[in-house]
Amino acid sequence: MNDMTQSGDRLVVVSNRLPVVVKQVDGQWTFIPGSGGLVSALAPVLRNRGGIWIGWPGTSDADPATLSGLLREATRHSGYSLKPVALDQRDKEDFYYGFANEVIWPLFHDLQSHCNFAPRYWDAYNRVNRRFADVIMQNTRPGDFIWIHDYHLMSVGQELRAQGIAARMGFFLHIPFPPLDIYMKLPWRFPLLRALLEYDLLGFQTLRDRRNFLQCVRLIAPDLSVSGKGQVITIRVGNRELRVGTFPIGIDYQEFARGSKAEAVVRKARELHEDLPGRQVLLGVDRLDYTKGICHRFEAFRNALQRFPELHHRTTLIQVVVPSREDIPKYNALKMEMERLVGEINGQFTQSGWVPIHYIFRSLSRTELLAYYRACEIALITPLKDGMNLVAKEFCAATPENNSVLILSEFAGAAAQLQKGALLVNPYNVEEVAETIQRAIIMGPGERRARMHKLKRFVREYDIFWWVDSFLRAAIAKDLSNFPVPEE
Ligand code: GDG
Repeated sequence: MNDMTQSGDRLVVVSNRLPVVVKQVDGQWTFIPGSGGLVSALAPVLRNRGGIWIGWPGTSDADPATLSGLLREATRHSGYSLKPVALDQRDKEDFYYGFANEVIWPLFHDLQSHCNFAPRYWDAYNRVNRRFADVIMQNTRPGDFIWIHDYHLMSVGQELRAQGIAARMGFFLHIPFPPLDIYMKLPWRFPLLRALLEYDLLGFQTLRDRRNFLQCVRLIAPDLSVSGKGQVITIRVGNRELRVGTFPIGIDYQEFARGSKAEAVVRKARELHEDLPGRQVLLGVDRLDYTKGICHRFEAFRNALQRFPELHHRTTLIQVVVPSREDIPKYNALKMEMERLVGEINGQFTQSGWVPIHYIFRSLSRTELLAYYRACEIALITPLKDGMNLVAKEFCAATPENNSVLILSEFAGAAAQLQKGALLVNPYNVEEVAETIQRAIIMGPGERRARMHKLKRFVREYDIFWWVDSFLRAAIAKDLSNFPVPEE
Protein backbone atom coordinates (compact mmCIF):
# COMPACT_ATOMS: atom_id res chain seq x y z
CA MET A 1 0.00 0.00 0.00
CA ASN A 2 1.26 3.46 -0.84
CA ASP A 3 1.72 6.45 1.41
CA MET A 4 -1.37 8.07 0.04
CA THR A 5 -3.44 5.12 1.17
CA GLN A 6 -2.07 5.47 4.66
CA SER A 7 -2.08 9.25 4.95
CA GLY A 8 -5.21 11.33 5.43
CA ASP A 9 -5.59 12.37 1.77
CA ARG A 10 -8.80 11.35 0.08
CA LEU A 11 -8.81 9.95 -3.43
CA VAL A 12 -11.29 11.39 -5.92
CA VAL A 13 -11.66 9.29 -9.06
CA VAL A 14 -13.23 10.90 -12.11
CA SER A 15 -14.22 9.01 -15.24
CA ASN A 16 -16.76 9.46 -18.00
CA ARG A 17 -18.91 6.66 -16.54
CA LEU A 18 -19.58 5.96 -12.88
CA PRO A 19 -18.77 2.41 -11.76
CA VAL A 20 -22.52 1.72 -11.61
CA VAL A 21 -25.08 1.77 -14.38
CA VAL A 22 -28.47 3.27 -13.56
CA LYS A 23 -31.20 1.85 -15.78
CA GLN A 24 -34.80 0.75 -15.97
CA VAL A 25 -35.54 -2.94 -15.57
CA ASP A 26 -39.20 -3.97 -16.05
CA GLY A 27 -40.25 -0.33 -15.62
CA GLN A 28 -38.36 0.07 -12.32
CA TRP A 29 -35.26 2.26 -11.95
CA THR A 30 -32.38 0.31 -10.51
CA PHE A 31 -28.57 0.34 -10.42
CA ILE A 32 -26.17 -2.36 -11.49
CA PRO A 33 -22.75 -2.28 -9.81
CA GLY A 34 -19.84 -2.14 -12.23
CA SER A 35 -17.24 -4.86 -12.31
CA GLY A 36 -13.88 -5.10 -14.00
CA GLY A 37 -10.30 -4.58 -12.97
CA LEU A 38 -10.33 -0.81 -12.52
CA VAL A 39 -13.30 -0.87 -10.15
CA SER A 40 -11.95 -3.72 -8.04
CA ALA A 41 -8.48 -2.15 -7.79
CA LEU A 42 -9.70 1.30 -6.85
CA ALA A 43 -12.51 0.23 -4.53
CA PRO A 44 -10.30 -0.71 -1.52
CA VAL A 45 -8.34 2.55 -1.80
CA LEU A 46 -11.57 4.54 -2.05
CA ARG A 47 -13.07 2.72 0.93
CA ASN A 48 -9.97 3.19 3.09
CA ARG A 49 -9.77 6.87 2.27
CA GLY A 50 -13.49 7.57 2.30
CA GLY A 51 -13.10 8.49 -1.37
CA ILE A 52 -15.41 9.69 -4.11
CA TRP A 53 -16.09 8.57 -7.68
CA ILE A 54 -17.51 11.18 -10.04
CA GLY A 55 -18.99 10.38 -13.46
CA TRP A 56 -22.05 10.03 -15.68
CA PRO A 57 -24.50 7.43 -14.30
CA GLY A 58 -25.33 5.97 -17.72
CA THR A 59 -28.76 7.56 -18.16
CA SER A 60 -30.17 11.00 -18.81
CA ASP A 61 -33.77 9.93 -18.28
CA ALA A 62 -34.09 9.30 -14.53
CA ASP A 63 -35.57 12.24 -12.59
CA PRO A 64 -33.13 13.87 -10.13
CA ALA A 65 -34.85 12.56 -6.98
CA THR A 66 -34.88 8.95 -8.23
CA LEU A 67 -31.27 9.25 -9.36
CA SER A 68 -29.97 10.63 -6.08
CA GLY A 69 -31.90 7.97 -4.13
CA LEU A 70 -30.34 5.22 -6.23
CA LEU A 71 -26.86 6.69 -5.94
CA ARG A 72 -27.23 6.94 -2.16
CA GLU A 73 -28.09 3.25 -2.14
CA ALA A 74 -25.18 2.48 -4.50
CA THR A 75 -22.88 4.48 -2.21
CA ARG A 76 -23.92 2.33 0.76
CA HIS A 77 -23.38 -0.76 -1.34
CA SER A 78 -19.92 0.19 -2.64
CA GLY A 79 -18.54 1.81 0.52
CA TYR A 80 -17.48 5.04 -1.21
CA SER A 81 -19.37 8.06 -2.42
CA LEU A 82 -20.78 8.28 -5.97
CA LYS A 83 -21.49 11.72 -7.44
CA PRO A 84 -23.25 12.11 -10.79
CA VAL A 85 -22.53 14.47 -13.66
CA ALA A 86 -25.59 15.06 -15.82
CA LEU A 87 -25.36 14.72 -19.61
CA ASP A 88 -28.28 15.54 -21.89
CA GLN A 89 -29.00 14.23 -25.38
CA ARG A 90 -27.01 17.02 -27.08
CA ASP A 91 -24.01 16.29 -24.82
CA LYS A 92 -24.19 12.63 -25.70
CA GLU A 93 -24.26 13.43 -29.40
CA ASP A 94 -21.64 16.18 -29.57
CA PHE A 95 -19.38 15.39 -26.60
CA TYR A 96 -19.49 11.60 -26.23
CA TYR A 97 -20.23 10.35 -29.74
CA GLY A 98 -18.83 13.53 -31.29
CA PHE A 99 -15.57 14.87 -29.88
CA ALA A 100 -14.60 11.84 -27.80
CA ASN A 101 -15.46 9.11 -30.29
CA GLU A 102 -15.40 10.76 -33.71
CA VAL A 103 -12.33 12.95 -33.13
CA ILE A 104 -10.04 11.82 -30.33
CA TRP A 105 -10.66 8.07 -30.51
CA PRO A 106 -9.82 7.64 -34.24
CA LEU A 107 -7.06 10.29 -34.27
CA PHE A 108 -5.27 8.85 -31.23
CA HIS A 109 -5.43 5.40 -32.86
CA ASP A 110 -3.70 6.84 -35.98
CA LEU A 111 -6.90 6.62 -38.07
CA GLN A 112 -7.24 10.25 -39.07
CA SER A 113 -9.39 9.42 -42.09
CA HIS A 114 -12.12 8.26 -39.67
CA CYS A 115 -12.24 11.68 -37.94
CA ASN A 116 -15.07 14.16 -38.15
CA PHE A 117 -13.64 17.50 -37.02
CA ALA A 118 -17.00 19.28 -36.60
CA PRO A 119 -16.39 22.59 -34.75
CA ARG A 120 -19.45 22.13 -32.53
CA TYR A 121 -17.86 19.00 -31.05
CA TRP A 122 -15.00 21.03 -29.54
CA ASP A 123 -17.47 23.45 -27.92
CA ALA A 124 -19.37 20.50 -26.47
CA TYR A 125 -16.14 18.94 -25.17
CA ASN A 126 -15.24 22.11 -23.29
CA ARG A 127 -18.76 22.57 -22.00
CA VAL A 128 -18.97 19.04 -20.61
CA ASN A 129 -15.41 19.08 -19.23
CA ARG A 130 -16.35 22.32 -17.40
CA ARG A 131 -19.43 20.60 -15.98
CA PHE A 132 -17.27 17.76 -14.64
CA ALA A 133 -14.96 20.38 -13.11
CA ASP A 134 -17.93 22.07 -11.42
CA VAL A 135 -19.00 18.79 -9.79
CA ILE A 136 -15.41 18.12 -8.68
CA MET A 137 -15.12 21.61 -7.16
CA GLN A 138 -18.34 21.05 -5.20
CA ASN A 139 -17.13 17.75 -3.80
CA THR A 140 -13.42 18.13 -3.00
CA ARG A 141 -11.18 19.81 -0.48
CA PRO A 142 -7.55 20.94 -0.65
CA GLY A 143 -5.83 17.78 0.68
CA ASP A 144 -7.53 15.46 -1.85
CA PHE A 145 -5.85 13.82 -4.81
CA ILE A 146 -7.97 13.98 -7.94
CA TRP A 147 -7.38 11.20 -10.46
CA ILE A 148 -9.02 11.86 -13.82
CA HIS A 149 -9.34 9.09 -16.39
CA ASP A 150 -9.17 8.99 -20.13
CA TYR A 151 -9.66 10.85 -23.33
CA HIS A 152 -13.17 12.11 -22.62
CA LEU A 153 -11.89 14.36 -19.85
CA MET A 154 -8.49 15.74 -20.90
CA SER A 155 -9.45 19.39 -20.30
CA VAL A 156 -10.97 18.95 -16.84
CA GLY A 157 -7.66 19.81 -15.11
CA GLN A 158 -7.43 23.11 -16.92
CA GLU A 159 -11.01 23.97 -15.95
CA LEU A 160 -10.18 23.13 -12.34
CA ARG A 161 -7.08 25.36 -12.39
CA ALA A 162 -9.18 28.19 -13.81
CA GLN A 163 -11.54 27.73 -10.87
CA GLY A 164 -8.58 27.89 -8.43
CA ILE A 165 -8.41 24.24 -7.33
CA ALA A 166 -5.99 23.64 -4.48
CA ALA A 167 -5.92 19.83 -4.63
CA ARG A 168 -3.33 17.92 -6.66
CA MET A 169 -4.48 16.39 -9.93
CA GLY A 170 -3.37 13.38 -11.94
CA PHE A 171 -4.57 12.21 -15.36
CA PHE A 172 -4.24 8.77 -16.98
CA LEU A 173 -4.75 8.22 -20.70
CA HIS A 174 -6.04 4.69 -21.36
CA ILE A 175 -5.66 4.97 -25.15
CA PRO A 176 -2.46 5.64 -27.14
CA PHE A 177 -1.02 9.12 -27.65
CA PRO A 178 -0.39 9.53 -31.39
CA PRO A 179 2.84 10.50 -33.15
CA LEU A 180 3.46 14.19 -33.85
CA ASP A 181 2.49 14.12 -37.56
CA ILE A 182 -0.89 12.66 -36.72
CA TYR A 183 -1.57 14.75 -33.62
CA MET A 184 -0.90 17.89 -35.70
CA LYS A 185 -4.04 17.22 -37.76
CA LEU A 186 -6.21 18.10 -34.77
CA PRO A 187 -7.68 21.58 -35.27
CA TRP A 188 -7.50 22.18 -31.49
CA ARG A 189 -4.01 20.67 -31.03
CA PHE A 190 -2.44 23.53 -29.06
CA PRO A 191 -5.21 24.27 -26.52
CA LEU A 192 -5.56 20.55 -25.84
CA LEU A 193 -1.83 20.15 -25.16
CA ARG A 194 -1.86 23.18 -22.89
CA ALA A 195 -4.79 21.67 -21.01
CA LEU A 196 -2.85 18.44 -20.41
CA LEU A 197 0.10 20.40 -19.04
CA GLU A 198 -2.09 21.67 -16.19
CA TYR A 199 -2.02 18.32 -14.37
CA ASP A 200 0.54 17.54 -11.66
CA LEU A 201 0.99 13.98 -12.92
CA LEU A 202 0.32 12.65 -16.40
CA GLY A 203 0.25 8.90 -17.01
CA PHE A 204 0.54 7.00 -20.28
CA GLN A 205 0.33 3.29 -21.01
CA THR A 206 3.75 2.92 -22.65
CA LEU A 207 7.05 4.67 -23.31
CA ARG A 208 5.94 5.03 -26.94
CA ASP A 209 2.95 7.15 -25.89
CA ARG A 210 5.01 9.30 -23.55
CA ARG A 211 7.63 9.87 -26.25
CA ASN A 212 4.92 10.94 -28.71
CA PHE A 213 3.44 13.32 -26.16
CA LEU A 214 6.79 14.93 -25.36
CA GLN A 215 7.51 15.45 -29.07
CA CYS A 216 4.23 17.32 -29.40
CA VAL A 217 4.92 19.41 -26.30
CA ARG A 218 8.35 20.38 -27.68
CA LEU A 219 6.59 21.95 -30.60
CA ILE A 220 4.59 24.41 -28.52
CA ALA A 221 7.27 24.79 -25.85
CA PRO A 222 10.82 24.79 -27.25
CA ASP A 223 11.99 25.62 -23.70
CA LEU A 224 10.77 22.17 -22.47
CA SER A 225 13.28 20.64 -20.08
CA VAL A 226 13.21 17.04 -18.94
CA SER A 227 14.86 15.68 -15.82
CA GLY A 228 15.22 12.14 -14.58
CA LYS A 229 14.84 8.92 -16.53
CA GLY A 230 12.90 5.74 -16.04
CA GLN A 231 9.22 5.22 -15.41
CA VAL A 232 8.49 8.70 -14.09
CA ILE A 233 10.25 11.87 -15.21
CA THR A 234 9.80 15.53 -14.41
CA ILE A 235 9.23 18.10 -17.12
CA ARG A 236 9.32 21.87 -16.93
CA VAL A 237 7.43 24.06 -19.41
CA GLY A 238 7.52 27.79 -18.75
CA ASN A 239 6.73 28.14 -15.08
CA ARG A 240 4.94 24.77 -14.82
CA GLU A 241 6.58 21.64 -13.52
CA LEU A 242 4.87 18.26 -13.73
CA ARG A 243 5.58 14.55 -13.64
CA VAL A 244 5.05 12.32 -16.65
CA GLY A 245 5.07 8.56 -16.27
CA THR A 246 4.36 5.28 -18.02
CA PHE A 247 1.99 2.97 -16.16
CA PRO A 248 1.00 -0.07 -18.25
CA ILE A 249 -2.39 -1.09 -16.90
CA GLY A 250 -2.77 -4.67 -15.67
CA ILE A 251 -5.55 -7.03 -14.62
CA ASP A 252 -6.56 -8.77 -11.41
CA TYR A 253 -4.42 -11.82 -12.24
CA GLN A 254 -5.48 -13.96 -9.31
CA GLU A 255 -9.15 -13.34 -10.03
CA PHE A 256 -8.78 -14.60 -13.62
CA ALA A 257 -6.49 -17.49 -12.65
CA ARG A 258 -8.86 -18.63 -9.90
CA GLY A 259 -12.01 -17.94 -11.87
CA SER A 260 -10.87 -20.09 -14.77
CA LYS A 261 -10.66 -23.11 -12.44
CA ALA A 262 -14.26 -22.79 -11.23
CA GLU A 263 -16.34 -25.88 -11.88
CA ALA A 264 -18.86 -24.15 -14.17
CA VAL A 265 -16.03 -22.69 -16.27
CA VAL A 266 -14.19 -26.02 -16.58
CA ARG A 267 -17.43 -27.76 -17.61
CA LYS A 268 -18.32 -25.12 -20.18
CA ALA A 269 -14.77 -25.17 -21.61
CA ARG A 270 -14.94 -28.94 -21.97
CA GLU A 271 -18.27 -28.69 -23.78
CA LEU A 272 -16.87 -26.06 -26.13
CA HIS A 273 -13.98 -28.30 -27.05
CA GLU A 274 -16.09 -31.42 -27.39
CA ASP A 275 -18.05 -29.57 -30.06
CA LEU A 276 -14.80 -29.05 -31.97
CA PRO A 277 -13.08 -32.43 -31.82
CA GLY A 278 -9.42 -32.60 -32.87
CA ARG A 279 -9.23 -28.87 -33.55
CA GLN A 280 -6.83 -26.22 -32.37
CA VAL A 281 -9.07 -23.29 -31.63
CA LEU A 282 -8.08 -19.69 -32.28
CA LEU A 283 -9.88 -17.01 -30.27
CA GLY A 284 -10.56 -13.32 -30.86
CA VAL A 285 -12.51 -11.25 -28.28
CA ASP A 286 -13.09 -7.58 -29.03
CA ARG A 287 -15.51 -4.73 -28.59
CA LEU A 288 -17.03 -3.78 -31.94
CA ASP A 289 -14.37 -1.29 -32.99
CA TYR A 290 -12.44 -0.54 -36.18
CA THR A 291 -9.23 -0.19 -34.12
CA LYS A 292 -9.35 -3.87 -33.18
CA GLY A 293 -8.41 -5.05 -36.69
CA ILE A 294 -11.14 -7.69 -36.91
CA CYS A 295 -11.55 -7.53 -40.71
CA HIS A 296 -7.77 -7.67 -41.26
CA ARG A 297 -7.76 -10.72 -38.95
CA PHE A 298 -10.44 -12.46 -41.03
CA GLU A 299 -8.40 -11.77 -44.18
CA ALA A 300 -5.30 -13.21 -42.52
CA PHE A 301 -7.22 -16.32 -41.51
CA ARG A 302 -8.52 -16.67 -45.07
CA ASN A 303 -4.94 -16.33 -46.32
CA ALA A 304 -3.81 -19.08 -43.92
CA LEU A 305 -6.58 -21.41 -45.12
CA GLN A 306 -5.64 -20.72 -48.75
CA ARG A 307 -1.92 -21.27 -48.31
CA PHE A 308 -1.92 -24.06 -45.73
CA PRO A 309 -4.66 -26.53 -46.71
CA GLU A 310 -3.45 -28.87 -43.98
CA LEU A 311 -5.19 -26.47 -41.55
CA HIS A 312 -8.62 -27.38 -42.96
CA HIS A 313 -10.58 -29.41 -40.40
CA ARG A 314 -7.68 -28.87 -37.96
CA THR A 315 -8.44 -25.33 -36.86
CA THR A 316 -11.40 -23.08 -36.11
CA LEU A 317 -11.48 -19.36 -35.36
CA ILE A 318 -13.97 -18.28 -32.71
CA GLN A 319 -14.52 -14.53 -32.96
CA VAL A 320 -16.52 -12.84 -30.19
CA VAL A 321 -17.58 -9.27 -30.91
CA VAL A 322 -19.22 -7.28 -28.12
CA PRO A 323 -21.70 -4.62 -29.36
CA SER A 324 -20.40 -1.08 -28.84
CA ARG A 325 -21.08 2.49 -30.09
CA GLU A 326 -23.49 1.28 -32.76
CA ASP A 327 -25.01 4.78 -33.02
CA ILE A 328 -21.85 5.93 -34.82
CA PRO A 329 -22.15 5.21 -38.57
CA LYS A 330 -18.56 3.87 -38.87
CA TYR A 331 -19.32 1.18 -36.28
CA ASN A 332 -22.45 0.06 -38.02
CA ALA A 333 -20.58 -0.13 -41.33
CA LEU A 334 -17.87 -2.21 -39.65
CA LYS A 335 -20.45 -4.66 -38.36
CA MET A 336 -21.84 -5.15 -41.85
CA GLU A 337 -18.37 -5.61 -43.33
CA MET A 338 -17.42 -8.17 -40.66
CA GLU A 339 -20.58 -10.14 -41.27
CA ARG A 340 -20.06 -10.05 -45.03
CA LEU A 341 -16.50 -11.37 -44.63
CA VAL A 342 -17.50 -14.16 -42.24
CA GLY A 343 -20.19 -15.26 -44.71
CA GLU A 344 -17.77 -15.10 -47.63
CA ILE A 345 -14.95 -17.03 -45.92
CA ASN A 346 -17.26 -19.67 -44.46
CA GLY A 347 -18.93 -19.98 -47.86
CA GLN A 348 -15.53 -20.50 -49.46
CA PHE A 349 -14.12 -23.14 -47.09
CA THR A 350 -16.86 -24.87 -45.08
CA GLN A 351 -16.98 -28.64 -45.54
CA SER A 352 -19.12 -31.29 -43.95
CA GLY A 353 -18.27 -31.30 -40.22
CA TRP A 354 -16.12 -28.14 -40.31
CA VAL A 355 -17.05 -24.45 -40.29
CA PRO A 356 -13.87 -22.32 -40.22
CA ILE A 357 -15.19 -19.20 -38.41
CA HIS A 358 -17.63 -19.24 -35.50
CA TYR A 359 -18.87 -15.68 -35.11
CA ILE A 360 -20.59 -14.49 -31.91
CA PHE A 361 -22.04 -10.98 -31.78
CA ARG A 362 -23.10 -10.40 -28.19
CA SER A 363 -21.67 -9.84 -24.75
CA LEU A 364 -20.61 -12.99 -22.91
CA SER A 365 -21.20 -13.74 -19.26
CA ARG A 366 -18.08 -13.89 -17.12
CA THR A 367 -18.32 -17.70 -16.99
CA GLU A 368 -18.57 -17.96 -20.77
CA LEU A 369 -15.68 -15.55 -21.30
CA LEU A 370 -13.44 -17.54 -18.96
CA ALA A 371 -14.52 -20.78 -20.62
CA TYR A 372 -13.51 -19.44 -24.03
CA TYR A 373 -10.14 -18.31 -22.63
CA ARG A 374 -9.70 -21.76 -21.14
CA ALA A 375 -10.89 -23.78 -24.13
CA CYS A 376 -8.95 -22.03 -26.90
CA GLU A 377 -5.30 -22.82 -27.51
CA ILE A 378 -4.37 -19.73 -29.49
CA ALA A 379 -5.41 -16.14 -28.82
CA LEU A 380 -5.36 -14.05 -31.99
CA ILE A 381 -5.25 -10.45 -30.80
CA THR A 382 -4.42 -8.15 -33.67
CA PRO A 383 -5.55 -4.54 -33.05
CA LEU A 384 -4.37 -1.94 -35.54
CA LYS A 385 -3.51 0.13 -32.46
CA ASP A 386 -4.49 -0.29 -28.81
CA GLY A 387 -3.63 1.54 -25.59
CA MET A 388 -2.91 -1.74 -23.82
CA ASN A 389 -5.39 -4.60 -24.61
CA LEU A 390 -6.53 -6.36 -21.49
CA VAL A 391 -7.91 -9.39 -23.35
CA ALA A 392 -4.30 -10.44 -24.10
CA LYS A 393 -3.45 -10.36 -20.39
CA GLU A 394 -6.69 -12.03 -19.30
CA PHE A 395 -6.08 -14.88 -21.73
CA CYS A 396 -2.61 -15.49 -20.23
CA ALA A 397 -3.97 -15.46 -16.69
CA ALA A 398 -6.92 -17.75 -17.44
CA THR A 399 -5.29 -20.37 -19.62
CA PRO A 400 -4.76 -23.15 -17.10
CA GLU A 401 -2.13 -25.40 -18.57
CA ASN A 402 0.85 -23.88 -20.21
CA ASN A 403 -0.09 -25.14 -23.66
CA SER A 404 -1.44 -21.96 -25.19
CA VAL A 405 0.00 -19.41 -27.58
CA LEU A 406 -0.58 -15.67 -27.72
CA ILE A 407 -0.40 -14.01 -31.14
CA LEU A 408 -0.33 -10.28 -30.49
CA SER A 409 -0.20 -7.14 -32.60
CA GLU A 410 3.00 -5.18 -32.21
CA PHE A 411 0.77 -2.07 -32.10
CA ALA A 412 -1.00 -3.07 -28.89
CA GLY A 413 0.46 -1.38 -25.79
CA ALA A 414 0.69 -4.85 -24.26
CA ALA A 415 3.33 -5.82 -26.86
CA ALA A 416 5.99 -3.79 -25.05
CA GLN A 417 5.61 -5.95 -21.95
CA LEU A 418 4.70 -9.26 -23.57
CA GLN A 419 7.14 -9.34 -26.50
CA LYS A 420 9.29 -12.09 -25.02
CA GLY A 421 6.47 -14.61 -24.73
CA ALA A 422 4.03 -13.66 -27.47
CA LEU A 423 4.35 -14.09 -31.23
CA LEU A 424 4.26 -10.48 -32.39
CA VAL A 425 2.73 -9.58 -35.75
CA ASN A 426 2.00 -6.56 -37.89
CA PRO A 427 -1.81 -6.79 -38.26
CA TYR A 428 -1.70 -5.05 -41.65
CA ASN A 429 0.52 -7.82 -43.03
CA VAL A 430 -2.01 -10.58 -43.71
CA GLU A 431 0.65 -12.98 -45.02
CA GLU A 432 2.78 -12.59 -41.91
CA VAL A 433 -0.26 -13.12 -39.66
CA ALA A 434 -1.24 -16.21 -41.70
CA GLU A 435 2.27 -17.67 -41.34
CA THR A 436 2.22 -16.93 -37.62
CA ILE A 437 -1.11 -18.76 -37.25
CA GLN A 438 0.49 -21.75 -38.96
CA ARG A 439 3.57 -21.45 -36.72
CA ALA A 440 1.42 -21.32 -33.57
CA ILE A 441 -0.55 -24.38 -34.62
CA ILE A 442 2.55 -26.52 -35.14
CA MET A 443 4.45 -25.12 -32.13
CA GLY A 444 5.54 -27.92 -29.78
CA PRO A 445 4.63 -28.13 -26.10
CA GLY A 446 8.13 -27.18 -24.88
CA GLU A 447 8.17 -23.82 -26.64
CA ARG A 448 4.54 -23.15 -25.70
CA ARG A 449 5.29 -23.78 -22.05
CA ALA A 450 8.41 -21.61 -22.02
CA ARG A 451 6.64 -18.72 -23.70
CA MET A 452 3.48 -18.91 -21.59
CA HIS A 453 5.57 -19.10 -18.44
CA LYS A 454 7.17 -15.73 -19.27
CA LEU A 455 3.81 -14.22 -20.16
CA LYS A 456 2.15 -15.33 -16.95
CA ARG A 457 5.04 -14.02 -14.88
CA PHE A 458 4.74 -10.53 -16.37
CA VAL A 459 0.96 -10.40 -16.15
CA ARG A 460 1.06 -11.62 -12.54
CA GLU A 461 3.79 -9.23 -11.42
CA TYR A 462 2.46 -6.06 -13.06
CA ASP A 463 -1.18 -6.50 -12.14
CA ILE A 464 -3.92 -3.91 -11.61
CA PHE A 465 -2.96 -3.42 -7.96
CA TRP A 466 0.63 -2.64 -8.96
CA TRP A 467 -0.75 -0.14 -11.48
CA VAL A 468 -2.92 1.78 -8.98
CA ASP A 469 -0.16 1.75 -6.43
CA SER A 470 2.57 2.97 -8.76
CA PHE A 471 0.42 5.81 -10.14
CA LEU A 472 -0.51 7.03 -6.68
CA ARG A 473 3.08 6.70 -5.45
CA ALA A 474 4.36 8.66 -8.46
CA ALA A 475 2.05 11.51 -7.47
CA ILE A 476 3.67 11.98 -4.09
CA ALA A 477 7.09 10.26 -4.05
CA LYS A 478 9.98 12.52 -3.10
CA ASP A 479 12.50 10.38 -4.99
CA LEU A 480 11.61 9.31 -8.52
CA SER A 481 14.73 7.20 -9.07
CA ASN A 482 12.95 4.19 -7.59
CA PHE A 483 10.53 3.68 -10.50
CA PRO A 484 12.00 1.10 -12.90
CA VAL A 485 10.33 0.92 -16.32
CA PRO A 486 8.16 -2.20 -16.09
CA GLU A 487 8.38 -3.23 -19.72
CA GLU A 488 12.01 -4.09 -20.30
C1 GDG B 1 -9.56 0.65 -23.29
C2 GDG B 1 -8.38 0.74 -24.25
C3 GDG B 1 -6.98 -0.50 -22.60
C4 GDG B 1 -14.80 -8.12 -23.63
N1 GDG B 1 -15.79 -8.90 -24.06
C5 GDG B 1 -16.51 -9.29 -22.99
C6 GDG B 1 -15.92 -8.74 -21.87
N2 GDG B 1 -14.88 -8.02 -22.28
C7 GDG B 1 -13.97 -7.26 -21.40
C8 GDG B 1 -12.60 -7.90 -21.43
C9 GDG B 1 -11.70 -6.73 -21.08
C10 GDG B 1 -12.47 -5.53 -21.62
O1 GDG B 1 -13.79 -5.94 -21.90
C11 GDG B 1 -11.86 -4.98 -22.91
O2 GDG B 1 -10.66 -4.32 -22.58
P1 GDG B 1 -9.56 -3.96 -23.67
O3 GDG B 1 -8.36 -3.50 -22.97
O4 GDG B 1 -9.29 -5.16 -24.51
O5 GDG B 1 -10.20 -2.86 -24.62
P2 GDG B 1 -11.05 -1.45 -24.49
O6 GDG B 1 -12.44 -1.70 -24.08
O7 GDG B 1 -10.90 -0.82 -25.83
O8 GDG B 1 -10.31 -0.57 -23.35
C12 GDG B 1 -7.46 -0.45 -24.05
C13 GDG B 1 -8.16 -0.41 -21.64
O9 GDG B 1 -8.98 0.71 -21.94
C14 GDG B 1 -7.69 -0.30 -20.19
O10 GDG B 1 -6.81 0.77 -20.01
O11 GDG B 1 -6.32 -1.74 -22.41
O12 GDG B 1 -6.33 -0.34 -24.91
O13 GDG B 1 -8.84 0.80 -25.60
O14 GDG B 1 -11.56 -6.60 -19.70
O15 GDG B 1 -12.60 -8.95 -20.50
N3 GDG B 1 -16.39 -8.98 -20.62
C15 GDG B 1 -17.48 -9.80 -20.51
N4 GDG B 1 -18.13 -10.32 -21.60
C16 GDG B 1 -17.68 -10.10 -22.83
O16 GDG B 1 -18.27 -10.56 -23.80
N5 GDG B 1 -17.94 -10.08 -19.28
